[in-house]
Amino acid sequence: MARTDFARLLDEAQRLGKPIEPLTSLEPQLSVAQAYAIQNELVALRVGRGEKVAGLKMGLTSKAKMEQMGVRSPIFAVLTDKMERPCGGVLELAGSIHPKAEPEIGFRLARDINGRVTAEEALAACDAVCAAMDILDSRYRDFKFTLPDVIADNASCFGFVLGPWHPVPSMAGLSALRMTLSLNGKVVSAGSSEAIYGHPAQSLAALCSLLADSGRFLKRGSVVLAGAASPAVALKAGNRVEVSVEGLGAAVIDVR
Ligand code: OOG
Ligand code: MG
Repeated sequence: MARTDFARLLDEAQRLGKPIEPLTSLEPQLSVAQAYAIQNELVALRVGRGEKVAGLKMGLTSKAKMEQMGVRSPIFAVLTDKMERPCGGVLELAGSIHPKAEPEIGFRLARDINGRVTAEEALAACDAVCAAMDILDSRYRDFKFTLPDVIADNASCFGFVLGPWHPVPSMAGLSALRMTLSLNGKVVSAGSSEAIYGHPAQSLAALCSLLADSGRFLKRGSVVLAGAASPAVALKAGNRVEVSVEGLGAAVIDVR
């Protein structure tokens, strides 16, 4: 199958809310580079329907997530404006397959980063940070996939919520913040920001390297989610979901 066919398959699964078999069950030799090409096509289909690219996210940047998903390599994916839900708003589950949420930190880029940088340089290019919630919904049956599958599926992106923006702390000030995700007031997933690639700004720097590898760069104004510090949790209608990050406030959504 051509990459446009794979992208259409994933796009349709997302729009119909119907799971599909992993692409690697049809094409066992699917490479990481081919998977990113499919991801590109998939995003192009969304952009073709009027969505705008809002930023990027890193995924599988913590040991907890690698173990939860059985995939041991960090990946990136594209966030669009349509995926964003306002903090304090409502997340409709209609049309989703098996949604989950996870606790993250978000960055906002004050300028382009083109090429490889250190974590300090990446952080210096940001003008704000926030508590963030990544909402996942793998298009694959039973949320099961291999590395190329999840890359092609835009790293299971479904939605995201950003808490209020805060001034950028120092490297030390971001290094070991307690991060929690609670459902109806009960903490169900918790970790430390250092679980994210050693430091969330290190994840940002790793994203710049991954982009540079494919001739791309991080654009000014982009939002970047650095990856979850602890496992994703299944969502149900009636849940009030809150991600809280020490010193950075909270991102909240009500699930219907
Ligand atoms: C893939 C996306 C991983 C993260 O923060 O680790 C991710 C998945 O777990 O379905 O967003
Ligand atoms: Mg995530």
